[in-house]
Amino acid sequence: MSSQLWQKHNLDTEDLTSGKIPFIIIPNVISESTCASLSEKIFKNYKSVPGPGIKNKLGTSLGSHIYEKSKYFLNSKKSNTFIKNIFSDGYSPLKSMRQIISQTFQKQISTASENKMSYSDCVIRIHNEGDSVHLHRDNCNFEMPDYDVSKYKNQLSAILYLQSPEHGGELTVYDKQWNRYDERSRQPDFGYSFDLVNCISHTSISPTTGSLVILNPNFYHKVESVHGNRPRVSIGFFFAESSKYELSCWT
Ligand SMILES: O=C(O)CCC(=O)C(=O)O
Repeated sequence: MSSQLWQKHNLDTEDLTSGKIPFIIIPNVISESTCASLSEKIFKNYKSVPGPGIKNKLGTSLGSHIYEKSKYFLNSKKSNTFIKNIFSDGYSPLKSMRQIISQTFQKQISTASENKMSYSDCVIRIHNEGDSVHLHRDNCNFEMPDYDVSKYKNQLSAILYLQSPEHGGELTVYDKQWNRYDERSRQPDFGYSFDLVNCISHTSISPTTGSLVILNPNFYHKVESVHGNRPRVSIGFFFAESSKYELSCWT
């Protein structure tokens, strides 16, 4: 599979949006010591959420509110304020992610809004021992028709790793993009049957502290089980082209 470590002058972002390249990795976006102090702040503030999927997270997402629009915007307002407050006395990882994305794509980036209400800025996920994320893909054009972001083109996903686990927790990206027929292999709780990626080549991305991954999330992907006492901590959001010169982000 063709993928790329970021080099300032040779990335054509269209290769990423078209799916020629499934992801890029931008190393050392934040220093290890800054990541450690950010993770410490996160550990003091996160809450466990009941239900399927990752239990320990901060921030809300469209996926939990497909048919509850007003509740989504209400929760987004709360979680955006909460997360801003966590980082208010120092460095903001969200700001750094946006700056790099803006430079790389040569477009302004800001949080998406609808009827003057802000979407959720980001989700911070804490994967503990044994946590994993099942095979899935993300595509709000197909999945979230009630929301304005479903009209945006070329959705990508940005994930910054703030803490690596002792072992495991790799992001596995398969060399296969979703298509409508795959819906037959959809699983009732979340994601898709592994039959879809049987014999498909894949790449394993280590969740290296300080690295930013920009993924075309239409490629099937999963997060491997985390092992050891040190949790995997990541901060992520989706972004897409809201106009010729602008990117909008959300979770
Ligand atoms: O945490 C990661 O490496 C990827 C998370 C993920 O599966 C996603 O953003 O869809």
